[in-house]
Amino acid sequence: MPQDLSRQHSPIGTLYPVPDTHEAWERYRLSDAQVAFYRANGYLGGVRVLTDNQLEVLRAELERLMKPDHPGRDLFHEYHVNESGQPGRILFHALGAWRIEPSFHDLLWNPAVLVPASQLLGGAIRLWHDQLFCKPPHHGGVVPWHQDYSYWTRTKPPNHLTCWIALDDSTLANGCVHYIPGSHRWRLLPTPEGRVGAPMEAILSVLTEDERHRFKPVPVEVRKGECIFHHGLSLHGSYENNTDTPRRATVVNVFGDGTRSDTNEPLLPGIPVVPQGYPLTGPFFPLLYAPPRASLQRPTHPAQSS
Ligand SMILES: O=C(O)CCC(=O)C(=O)O
Repeated sequence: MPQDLSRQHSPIGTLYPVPDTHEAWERYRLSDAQVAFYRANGYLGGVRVLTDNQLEVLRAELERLMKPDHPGRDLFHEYHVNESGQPGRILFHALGAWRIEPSFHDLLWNPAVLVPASQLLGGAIRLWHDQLFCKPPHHGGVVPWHQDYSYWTRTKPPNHLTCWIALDDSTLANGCVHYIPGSHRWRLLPTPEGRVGAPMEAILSVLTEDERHRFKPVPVEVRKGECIFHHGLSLHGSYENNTDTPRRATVVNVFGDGTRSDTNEPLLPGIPVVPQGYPLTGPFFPLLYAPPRASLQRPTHPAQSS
């Protein structure tokens, strides 16, 4: 088995250059209009986070990771060659790529992700986990409507943010992610069935009449290398891919530093227990970024013990 890269809490390589001046960090900040859009709608698309070269390196690593005989496969927290419940459809889904391939590891320290994520969550951020969602050509499956946090209630308080990164142009035709604007202000919804294999519209069965009335999906198309940030309570899902090309994405899920465990079970498959009430720290929840306290201070990658 290859080395478990989760022991390393700073970038291993140089694929994502670390800014060396305060101004260079500041260039990654979202505009006030982008932040306002996120606050109003619960998501924000079209933020470029990968260069063409970074994208190509990630795609090559992804191709290896999707082979079920990858020698690092046991390091994934979850690995589903096909998580789709629809007959004849395929949805590849896996958690933990950062432990296995160096560019997925270093992606967690990509300033283009960290600075906006910290801005939107409001403070220092830690890794929750990463994910891969890939829909093959012609028979790509759906991801049913859900709120991410409804699967993460073992953490408290709900202070999570998702950065969904397109590794292919993501379009209406190939199964881009859809959102319900404003749903981040709704209540925490029950999960009608496991996300895995549920019908696309299963969530409708748990909505109130008023919520059903406000259920107006908006497709968010993004180009390869761009991301969508979304709130942990934003209702989202994605439809089938019937096109001739794949729709691949990687996801970085973060939470605000200070979030605590609300369980005495392992928070992710294969990792030690963080006792209930204790803050999420340690090897699997590294501190990724702490914003400068004053505008004159330079942000740093917290490479120190986490
Ligand atoms: O990739 C997709 O289609 C869905 C992704 C998703 O549900 C998520 O990132 O929470």
